Amino acid sequence: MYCIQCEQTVRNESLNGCQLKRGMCGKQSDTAELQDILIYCLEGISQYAHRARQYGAIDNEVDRFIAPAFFTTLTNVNFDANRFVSLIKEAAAMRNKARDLYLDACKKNNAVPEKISGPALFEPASNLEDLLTQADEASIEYSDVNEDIRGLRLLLLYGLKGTGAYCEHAMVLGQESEDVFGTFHKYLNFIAGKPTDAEKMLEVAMGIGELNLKVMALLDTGHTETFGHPEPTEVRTTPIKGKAILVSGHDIRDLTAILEQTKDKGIHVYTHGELLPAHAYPKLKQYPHLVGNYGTAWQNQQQEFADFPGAIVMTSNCLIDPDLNGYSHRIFTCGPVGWEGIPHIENHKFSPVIECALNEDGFSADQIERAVTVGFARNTVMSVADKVIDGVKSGSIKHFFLIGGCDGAKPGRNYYTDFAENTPDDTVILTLGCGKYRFNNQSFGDIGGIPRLLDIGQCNDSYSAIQIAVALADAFDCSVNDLPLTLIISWFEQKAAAVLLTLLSLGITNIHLGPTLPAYLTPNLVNTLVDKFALKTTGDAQQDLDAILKAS
Ligand code: SF4
Ligand code: SF3
Repeated sequence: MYCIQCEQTVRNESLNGCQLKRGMCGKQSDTAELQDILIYCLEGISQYAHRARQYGAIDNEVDRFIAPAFFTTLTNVNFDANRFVSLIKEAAAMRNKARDLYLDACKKNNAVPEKISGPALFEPASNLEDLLTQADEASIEYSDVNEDIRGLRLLLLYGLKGTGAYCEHAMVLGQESEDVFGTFHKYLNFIAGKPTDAEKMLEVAMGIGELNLKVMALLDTGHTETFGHPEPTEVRTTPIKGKAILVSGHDIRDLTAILEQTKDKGIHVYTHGELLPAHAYPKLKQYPHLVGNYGTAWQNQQQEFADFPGAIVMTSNCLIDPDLNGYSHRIFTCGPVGWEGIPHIENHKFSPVIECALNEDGFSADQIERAVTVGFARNTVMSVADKVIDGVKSGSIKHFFLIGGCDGAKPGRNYYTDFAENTPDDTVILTLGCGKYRFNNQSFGDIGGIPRLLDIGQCNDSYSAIQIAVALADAFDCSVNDLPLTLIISWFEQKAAAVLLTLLSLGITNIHLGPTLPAYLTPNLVNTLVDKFALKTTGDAQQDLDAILKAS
């Protein structure tokens, strides 16, 4: 196996990337290789689908296959080798469909079909054992090129993976676009061609950032049209007596289905991790049995899930080994998530989850009430834009920090806690993603009635954060880079890689990225990003903070 896609990848004197029998996340080498084969098959589909589109030939089933398949290969999503054997089989059928579409389009247009090589011609075996013998062809180790070109290919692939994940989130809310699907095919076709032109690849990286912005706009529409605009909301973070279901991941539609199916069942539903912002949506507030948030970010789940006396559902990333702490009999997966031996819920039929929750003890008593406030997405922040602008003009607000992104297990992430804690009282912190759990339980006070800590939502709500920044820039008649705003981003997985590309494609400079830079970015690539975008690595929190404030 060779996997280098996340922040916790192996990095030591002899290895750069997870290359042994099992990755740091617990992914087995078989699963990693099957994931690469699946991606290779997606490239093959797009080689045909992209060419068919030149003749206006489109197949919705083919288009809709790509993003959900991509999502299964993200860090901490699907660890089930058998699931990948099935997906690869489906991908081969989709490739055949895309090929027929292309050949038919050529025929109708009296054109001679191009001779296509590479993944388009790949014939995957039908069983796990034989598939593994084909892993070399699909490997992303890219030993044909130097490490800079390999790093760029991986940047494109991982950016597209993150975009695929957000696209799946949008699709399940009924939001899709032919333009987006076509651009996916275009870039996957580009990757399939094993590019070597660094300049062109950087251009495509920016294109993927732009694509991700479109996808995140669709996702924002999906969320707000389905569930309403988030409103400032106090969320209880301590449990109350009774039977319980804990829902983790990002998928608010799954959470809503669980709430519907548990109405009048005497079960309390709690959010976990990235589902905390769901409490702010008007539609979700209609369920009195959505009683609060339990736990913190994904890396603490093995302890938190062990302590939770009910059923647990993982709707998307981040899942970690559920077999360790004695809760594997009461955890379920759905959507793109999977773990061998853990029941997978299909078509929103959550009755096994409900039955499990009723059989578990539940909480025996109420705990002392504590709460956090969420719901400062674009609509809410823009509704107090006048106050914010006045605050900046009068000098009561000196600077904005967006401190957000992913949390993670490796040391070094206290940087974000230290940074937030040390921000002066005349500054405002915007946050999103699961990285907020490093500091969201603290009291930061307010500036003239505007809370100093504004929780915009999930990493899935990055579009909302960008819209807030753009609106502020418009109000001050300047560019986002000229605002008194600094982005302090923590990354872990490929969704964050996609958001980073989006920010760069918007020309946003001076982003502080940490806790370490991606291992697939070589020193030369880092230098390029530093030269072009003044990208910075996080260092010492207080020193970074002082330097930012001094320069502003
Ligand atoms: Fe390693 Fe991350 Fe890949 Fe898991 S997802 S195998 S930890 S690089
Ligand atoms: Fe977190 Fe996995 Fe990225 Fe959605 S839940 S931000 S890491």
